Amino acid sequence: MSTTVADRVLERLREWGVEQVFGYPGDGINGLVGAFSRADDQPRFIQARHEEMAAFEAVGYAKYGGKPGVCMATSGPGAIHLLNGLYDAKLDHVPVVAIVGQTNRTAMGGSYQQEVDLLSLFKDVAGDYVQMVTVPEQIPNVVDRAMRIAMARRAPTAVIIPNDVQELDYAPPTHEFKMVPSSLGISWPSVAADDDSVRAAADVLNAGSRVAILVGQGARGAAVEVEQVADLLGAGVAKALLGKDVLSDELPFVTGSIGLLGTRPSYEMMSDCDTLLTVGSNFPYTQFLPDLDQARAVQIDLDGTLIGMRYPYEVNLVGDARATLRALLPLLTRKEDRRWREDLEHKISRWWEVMEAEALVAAKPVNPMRIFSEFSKQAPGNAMITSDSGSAANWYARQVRMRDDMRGSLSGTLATMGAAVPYAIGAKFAHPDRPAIAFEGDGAMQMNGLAELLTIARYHHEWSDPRLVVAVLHNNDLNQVTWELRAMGGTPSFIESQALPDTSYADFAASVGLGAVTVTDPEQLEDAWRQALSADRPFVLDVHCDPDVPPIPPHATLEQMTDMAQALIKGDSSRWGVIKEGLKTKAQELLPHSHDDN
Ligand SMILES: Cc1ncc(C[n+]2csc(CCOP(=O)(O)OP(=O)(O)O)c2C)c(N)n1
Ligand SMILES: [Mg+2]
Repeated sequence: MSTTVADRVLERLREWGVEQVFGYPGDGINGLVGAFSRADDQPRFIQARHEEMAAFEAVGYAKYGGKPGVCMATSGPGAIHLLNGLYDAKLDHVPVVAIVGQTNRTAMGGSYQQEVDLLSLFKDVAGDYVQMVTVPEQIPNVVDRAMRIAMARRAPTAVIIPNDVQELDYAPPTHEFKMVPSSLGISWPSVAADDDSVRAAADVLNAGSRVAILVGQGARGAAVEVEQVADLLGAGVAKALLGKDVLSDELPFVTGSIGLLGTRPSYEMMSDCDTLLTVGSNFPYTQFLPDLDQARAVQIDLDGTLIGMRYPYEVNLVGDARATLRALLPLLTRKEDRRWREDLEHKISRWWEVMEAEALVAAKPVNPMRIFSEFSKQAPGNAMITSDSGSAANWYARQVRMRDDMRGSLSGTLATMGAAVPYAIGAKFAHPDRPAIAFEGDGAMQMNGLAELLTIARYHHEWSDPRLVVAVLHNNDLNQVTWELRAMGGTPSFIESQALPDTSYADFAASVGLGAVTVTDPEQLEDAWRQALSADRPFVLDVHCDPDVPPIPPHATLEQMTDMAQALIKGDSSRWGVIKEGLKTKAQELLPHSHDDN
């Protein structure tokens, strides 16, 4: 039997080491689907419930697996459905390759059924590389470039293959004019910044006396070096949300997350420092960095197109985090005055005590923070954790303590709803031997998480470690936005836009063969987590939690908290007792810290 273009595309993906393609079929990719069946499903076609989920699964696979994710969809509606997941990849700098069908070449330009101008559709999201294949000889080059550019630019790329082209006999490029042969693979350099600039950076860092370090996902793989630099400089380290798993929260000088979802020690460190070192982070919220004239600053980033913004950095070092920090280390002088560092460590240990106290504040029925604090105590050291973009992201950022080999990520920059469950699925395909945990709001479950439980039910038998826990924050509300409305001008909850229809997430999970428990009392949580984390199958924790526990940002004053509370009780004054207790606990953080009070 002859080899078709589609056969060759799949063969090339195999040669690139692609093991799974997350997708959904349709007649625009019938040629490719036929090739999967001829190739004994190698790579595996993993069927999602929706193309957006397939794209998120590819993003999750890439984020947790460190290799490019591949997703596939049909022409027209299938391709359109991929978009949100591909934008998630673009904004968080994740390599994902999308392969989509198109109508036959004979129909193009004829306003044909399902004919959408896909080059234009993908031009923004896959602007680094989007290409249509119209003759067999373009393969393998177009596939190779899509893979390589996705990795090199850490971006989504797209390959469009009309259905009739998929079915043509394959002919390789020849040694002729206007043919483009191609090759496989890529090996990466270790990019260290140039010596003079490293010395200039060391001068800035040596001159400071209160150094703050901010790390992002670009510092992954440089944890040892960051720790050594922080030790020499007597610095604290804050972590942008996408870099939450770069350093363990058990290190006494790690202030935790930063920003609206951040911690108070991170906020205070940035407010009080005189020097800033940013490593591998594109953290967007300048208001959480030092004042513009407050600190001398150095940035290290691999990407010269992203460096130097957000803060008036004095030295912008383009280089790999690890290599550059290694070059920097011998030039740094150990700060003998450790008071800044000791003060930070004191604030950090106190912060964790406050977090624990906040999680234990009584609520109706369960305080959502406690879902996370209980998890954090039992979390397996190799857990792959993700959170959706509702209120869960606050508690994930503040309550989950990263340690050992834990990995964590979420839709950091697009902050889309609905990514957590498919991220966890993608993570499981990347590491079937590790447990995955997704924290997800009930709104996001209704948006798509429920449907995607079916995908989990279908594939979990293949995972050597069957654990995938979905913890649902069941509050019958689009709570994060409800709180944004309250914080912004004190708008009480608008039921029409905010309230959700009630349903049982546990019942649904059980009905598709997954483990499930409904939690309505905080005292159940410890056992519920134990059960979920030792189950022989994926598990849904359906936790009825209180929508009136405010996700207060770290810089909120007592007055602002009171304003939020006032907006809340406009709706239901019977909640005042709970709110007051929560605020009192929160207020402990605002009291002046001193070395003598521990
Ligand atoms: C696709 C998408 N639509 C809307 C939003 C705006 N948004 C952010 S959080 C949120 C509420 C999420 O509600 P839920 O999933 O129930 O979580 P909760 O905040 O209640 O815990 C909304 C509507 C978004 N981020 N993404
Ligand atoms: Mg909700």
